[in-house]
Amino acid sequence: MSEALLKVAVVGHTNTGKTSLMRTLMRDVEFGEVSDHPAVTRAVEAAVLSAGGHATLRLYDTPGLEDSIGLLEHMESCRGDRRKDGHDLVRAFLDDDEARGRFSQEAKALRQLLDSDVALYVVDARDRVMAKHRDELEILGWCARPVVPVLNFTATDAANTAAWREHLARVNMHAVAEFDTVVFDERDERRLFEKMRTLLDTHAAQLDALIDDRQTQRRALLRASALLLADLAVDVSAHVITVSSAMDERARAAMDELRGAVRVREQRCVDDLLALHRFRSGDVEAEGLPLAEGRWGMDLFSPEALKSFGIRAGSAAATGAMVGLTLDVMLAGLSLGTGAAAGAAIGGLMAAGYAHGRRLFDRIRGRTELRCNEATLRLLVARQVELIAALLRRGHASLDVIRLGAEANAKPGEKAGAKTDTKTNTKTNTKTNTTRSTVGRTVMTLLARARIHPSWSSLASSGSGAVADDPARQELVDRLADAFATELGRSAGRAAS
Ligand SMILES: Nc1nc2c(ncn2[C@@H]2O[C@H](COP(=O)(O)OP(=O)(O)O)[C@@H](O)[C@H]2O)c(=O)[nH]1
Ligand SMILES: [Mg+2]
Repeated sequence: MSEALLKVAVVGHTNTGKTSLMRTLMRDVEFGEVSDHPAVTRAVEAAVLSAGGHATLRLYDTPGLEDSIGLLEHMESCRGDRRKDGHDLVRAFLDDDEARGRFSQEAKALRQLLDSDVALYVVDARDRVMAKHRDELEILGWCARPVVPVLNFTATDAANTAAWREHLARVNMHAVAEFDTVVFDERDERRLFEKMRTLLDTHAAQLDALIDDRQTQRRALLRASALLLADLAVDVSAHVITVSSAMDERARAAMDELRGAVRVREQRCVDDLLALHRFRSGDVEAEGLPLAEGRWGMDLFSPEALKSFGIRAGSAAATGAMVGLTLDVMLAGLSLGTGAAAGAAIGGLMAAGYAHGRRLFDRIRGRTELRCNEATLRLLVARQVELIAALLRRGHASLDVIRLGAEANAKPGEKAGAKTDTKTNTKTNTKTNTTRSTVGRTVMTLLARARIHPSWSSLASSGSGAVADDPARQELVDRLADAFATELGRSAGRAAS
């Protein structure tokens, strides 16, 4: 096997998504410049993919092949009497200053290809196969390098995937990859590397390492996402504010405080997830994600928000009052006798160091606990599960808006589809639809445990700050993360089918 870095030239007609492919493979939303305008990429730009910390593959983004028809004509005219073959013609072209000036974009791309081990030929699969494509493929063939056609935009309804495959087979290209740079599918990415490997025996080891590494990274990403969500869920579930009466001003202020704390905590989770998945909150916001002023556009506590997730908020929502909060009031429903007896018993428990003695004591004395109610908790979790699922299906080339919630399910992909509209009059209908997640009983049962441990919440202002160190809390977080990971795995399966 060869130990050298595998050099890959990303080539294709302008605007087919070459730079987008780089971004998605690199998991780098900032690589190069992606635009609907032609010829934005004017110089070759390189980036390295690593596996296990070792640089494995170097990708070169190249300027678009804009005038392959003209270039092919030019090269044919240089054939002369002597029977030069295609490769000679390409070399002659690259040695010819004048011709290079005329076809400067093409010259840069072809020079890079000759200096690479393999080409990824990016195709906008919504295009019909046209003369320019035929000529591009002819010229690429002359470069005498293996070529893997990469069909982009395959997640759109307008993709002519079958027609492209048929044409590519006619020109003897059978190792064809389908890879939508915006709607990410890890299996498509794997297949892309496998197709390259079939043509590159010499670099099989590097490609295998890369395939393995990506799978490992993916698992780690899923696990880390599930842990972030589990931590959020425990924090919110455990958080409680105790007030002396349910009805006075202070109670209302405490509820506002609770709402505020939960919102801020949810936003922290969103920010952490975006960073973990290498999407910048700044980027997405600028593109119109519903993260207005750094938080989700939908009000977590509004009855509409709860309803949109199919969660019944109960009577509190019906009256429109105190939605999202349970007034867990322990009224003097206890008879005096039992109250006194309970008080004595609790006193004993407290003396014995029983952790919840204080809270039970407060209840007996008519104090009130304010906390996020179950419906809100469900919504909070459901939204984050959907967000993670959407991030896992999002290519780093995506300029789309991730919309979560009821109406959002209808039409994602509108923005990046603008190009589609003008080109083919077909609306892009990408596969990014978020799948409605259900918060299973396992999760809610586990979370119920957190409810009796206010000290497990980092939201408590008087918190020691060492919440995460509690082994019992950590165990709960781990088990919740397992449950979320299972749910996410299921939702990935649903999205694929
Ligand atoms: N919906 C969608 N848009 C894409 C996809 N790939 C690229 N684009 C968009 O197509 C345009 C051209 O992409 P770009 O990567 O700059 O193409 P390049 O000229 O080949 O580098 C940009 O507006 C991209 O956002 C895709 O798979 N789906
Ligand atoms: Mg480009």
